[in-house]
Amino acid sequence: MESTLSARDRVGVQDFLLLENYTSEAAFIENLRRRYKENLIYTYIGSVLVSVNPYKELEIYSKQHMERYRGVNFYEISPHIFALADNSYRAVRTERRDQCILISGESGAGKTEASKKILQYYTTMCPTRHNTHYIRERLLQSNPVLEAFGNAKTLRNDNSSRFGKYMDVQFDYKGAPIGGHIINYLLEKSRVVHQNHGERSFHIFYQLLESGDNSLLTRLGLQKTNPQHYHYLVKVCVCVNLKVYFSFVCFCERTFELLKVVASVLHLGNMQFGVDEFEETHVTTDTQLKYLAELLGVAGSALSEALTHKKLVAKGEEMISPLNLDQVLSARDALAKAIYGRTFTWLVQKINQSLVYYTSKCSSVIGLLDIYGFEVFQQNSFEQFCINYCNEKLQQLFIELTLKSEQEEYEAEGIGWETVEYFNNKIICDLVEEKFRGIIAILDEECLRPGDASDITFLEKLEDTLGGHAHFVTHKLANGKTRKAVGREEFRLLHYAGEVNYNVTGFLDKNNDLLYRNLKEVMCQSGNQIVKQCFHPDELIDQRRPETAATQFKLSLAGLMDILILKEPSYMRCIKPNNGKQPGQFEEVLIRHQVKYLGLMENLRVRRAGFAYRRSFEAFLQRYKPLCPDTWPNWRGQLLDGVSTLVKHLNYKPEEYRLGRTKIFIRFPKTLFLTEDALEIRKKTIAITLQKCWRGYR
Ligand code: AD9
Ligand code: MG
Repeated sequence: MESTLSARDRVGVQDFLLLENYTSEAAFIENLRRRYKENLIYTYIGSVLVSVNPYKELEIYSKQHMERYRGVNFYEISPHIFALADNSYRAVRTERRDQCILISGESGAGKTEASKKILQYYTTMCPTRHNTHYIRERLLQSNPVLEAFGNAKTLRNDNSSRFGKYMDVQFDYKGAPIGGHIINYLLEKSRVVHQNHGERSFHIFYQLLESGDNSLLTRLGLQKTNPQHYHYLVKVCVCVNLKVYFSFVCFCERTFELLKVVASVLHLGNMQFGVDEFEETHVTTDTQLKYLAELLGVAGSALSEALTHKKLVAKGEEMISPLNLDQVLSARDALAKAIYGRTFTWLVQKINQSLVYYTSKCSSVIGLLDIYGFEVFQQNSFEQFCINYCNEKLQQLFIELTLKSEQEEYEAEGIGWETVEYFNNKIICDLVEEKFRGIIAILDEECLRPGDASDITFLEKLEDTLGGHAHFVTHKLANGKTRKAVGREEFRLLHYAGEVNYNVTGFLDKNNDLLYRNLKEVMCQSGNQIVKQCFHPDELIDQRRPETAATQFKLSLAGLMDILILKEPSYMRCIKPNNGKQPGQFEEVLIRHQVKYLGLMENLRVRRAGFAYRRSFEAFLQRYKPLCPDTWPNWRGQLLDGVSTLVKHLNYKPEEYRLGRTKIFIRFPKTLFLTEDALEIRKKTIAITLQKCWRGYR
């Protein structure tokens, strides 16, 4: 434990619960800074692990390091991601309780790297079951495959995950990893057709063009040229040095089919259209069309017809009408997004199939959640709305699980419930998801309404329905409720972590996520086995409207909550220290912002409201027994009596601690510090005495 006086000044405290001035944000950040300077990137808030991205390779992830953390309690050793991993594993191993590790933080903070390190810990340190070596390999390999298809270079992160991911690692009764299962959330499909300046599309496109050999590229109708040849990749920027992973053949026997789909998206982007004298739009790039039709295994004529016309079915009758150029371009983009998005989901399913061993042998699981953190940009749109809603739900879960477990622990230990004040964000979750009156319900209603529905009518309807809600503000409703201005096309939500303005432009389109029926029909007939599986004819028979994007997301989040609520959670909060991806730079304003949006001060306050520290009698006695002649070198009686003897000898005042059934609860950090300091001095005396004895012996 790094808490002797001098060390504490230099490297800070390894658990924020031990901060004297725990309500001070400045003290919190100063502690982070001291530790970061010493390359100590991990710090606890009780059992929550906080990390600051070092942006450099630290020598702390080797197998030797893993071994150091095996079976060791949190406070006995410096904070580490392996401690978190091991702690969950021990609960699975010894008590068969399902666990989950929830990792959050903003883009580039280190969530995905953390989840990979946890997975590495399990695949390296856990025993192996006979015949399951291949499962370990696949668990590890699933990452690069998903990253190729789901990650992209953004301004914030060269390897940014553009989807949320929940992964179960399944263990058998002996604690060997024997399988896994992944659920993906809300892939940012729009990136396929549009990227902001300085960003890129998904890695796979570049990997294919850069590393595919000539014969492969020829078969796909692609050229090994500058990616800028492809319209969808045109806003290319510096290359990132990512390894090429085509070794995922083992995941699917259909690698070539998969690459055909990837290539087809590039060809779609290069399709061009012209308008003839009758104002009808038609394809002008016949070669592209030919490649595209071949790759997708569809008739070129059917595809070109479907791209330029829309088919509506009303009361059993089909109506076909031509599309204008703008409509054609957006139909083309919609198709590219649909093909890519569905293929991504297909890929996740394939990976899942490859991770199945014997489900019946699964005794318990550890779930890893690597999901987008709170996002607040200059301009916030539908995507940020969904992402921030997701964070509200996770906060809600945190409140339920943490406070519940805090309460349960006090009860189990028989020391009476201490009331903890906190903000319950259920009111904001309801504001977004409530039936009929929630923002998503109102958005869906506008999406369904024929006639003049638009983003602006959606905003007006929000104002009519939600005016007066304590967490909802618009330009009209502002009334001095908030400090910053709200634009005319914006609404503001007062999230648990702070205020965010959302611009409604594009909300209806993004929520509708419309793909014309005739394009679906053509895709259903595809000769490409993957596309065929992604577009099922049942979709055409089903007359019901498909769920909107927001409703789908809401349902998948509800599913996620159902999964998580049954598990025992551990939390990891990742912080990005600077925007330049630079090591050693600790930008205070940026960090303060994240401490706020991650709810860390609230977290600390809630954890400190009761007792700052708790330890099992056994661990407490084991650590501090040298401090009392009656307990040193060994206490032979009941643990409770040993602890009582020890704290009496240490002069603990009654208000400083409480003895439960199995644990001692210490109210103030200072008590623990003084004990730690005394221990440090005592250890030195013991060492000197031993040295003297040793010399005498020689
Ligand atoms: V995003 O929301 O997917 O855009 P993440 O996942 O939070 O984001 P990621 O894990 O991808 O961020 O980390 C960003 C980069 O920071 C990595 O590519 C590494 O270069 C760097 N990083 C993150 N964690 C560590 C670490 N523990 N040690 C060294 C790290 N470098
Ligand atoms: Mg990531």
